[in-house]
Amino acid sequence: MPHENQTLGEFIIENQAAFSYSTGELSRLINSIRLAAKVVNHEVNKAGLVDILGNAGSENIQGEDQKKLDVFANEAFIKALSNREIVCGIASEENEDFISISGKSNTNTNHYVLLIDPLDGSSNIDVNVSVGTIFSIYRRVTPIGTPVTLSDFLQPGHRQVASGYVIYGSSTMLVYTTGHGVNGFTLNPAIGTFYLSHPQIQFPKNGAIYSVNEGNYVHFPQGVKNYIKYCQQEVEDRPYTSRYIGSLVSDIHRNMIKGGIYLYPQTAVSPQGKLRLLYECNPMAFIIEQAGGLATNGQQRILDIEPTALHQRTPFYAGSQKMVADLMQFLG
Ligand code: P6P
Repeated sequence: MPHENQTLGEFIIENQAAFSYSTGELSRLINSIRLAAKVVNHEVNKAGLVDILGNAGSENIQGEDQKKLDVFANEAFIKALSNREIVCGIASEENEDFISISGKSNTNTNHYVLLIDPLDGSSNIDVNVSVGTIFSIYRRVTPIGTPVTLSDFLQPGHRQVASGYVIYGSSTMLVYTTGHGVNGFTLNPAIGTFYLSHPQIQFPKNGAIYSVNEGNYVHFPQGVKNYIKYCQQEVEDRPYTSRYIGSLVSDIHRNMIKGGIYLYPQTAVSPQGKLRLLYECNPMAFIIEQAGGLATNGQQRILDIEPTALHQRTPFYAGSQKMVADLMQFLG
């Protein structure tokens, strides 16, 4: 059982037996993510002080200007996970193709693949708004010891063995699940240790916050427009409060603590929405469902979507059970 001031390291060891296939590999994986999170946190926290802001002069595969911290974070996580042969493959928002990790013996006997958005919300970096890392972990489906293939990454979200995020905000937190609930750990920067601060996080069944970029309102499906107007009606349990940071990790984290719903609908311009299925929506959906919330693309459970491409997008509606159920009424 979690106890006061338990460290992340202690928690991982205590709960290793609960991990399916507890060979210790998943524990080592989470530990490597912990290390990389501290390295990235150090750079994010001093970003305003050194010339690490601004574009790295390159573009990522999304065609977005690549911020130096994006590049740094991507390299930090890939390095932490490649050096120790902890996974056999990595797919990142910053890389067009997945990376096969063959290891020294040129045959990697590890069971897990990792998908990651190393620094989500990076457009907020220059204005000192919180950003995050999102990660998703699967067991490979191809034979151990052979190079990974795309099929190892294109798995539906319900097959994740773990997922989580790091939020670099007023404090730095690592929040993750291995399918046994959601636990949040806060970093004590003075000693570089994560402490269990939010055991067994529960998504409030209802809430009063809706999070959407209303600048896109005119492009939304009619059902979404009708739901937003419903949220703004002046009746006893409404209007709700609108809160939108523009950083997925921050918006979801706040709503998971306070109750709320996050919407990123499809539009005529972006018929599949903006958010990425494999390394944004699936890992967040696993966390949200484990905490008692819901996550859908408007027609089906996010975790049931059968992926067809590494960087595919999906509409994303997620949060408190009652609010998502209300929305689904409007989406018909
Ligand atoms: P918009 C950040 O770029 C991101 O991927 C998510 O973190 C965030 O929720 C969303 O895009 C914001 O998008 O179009 O509202 O700026």
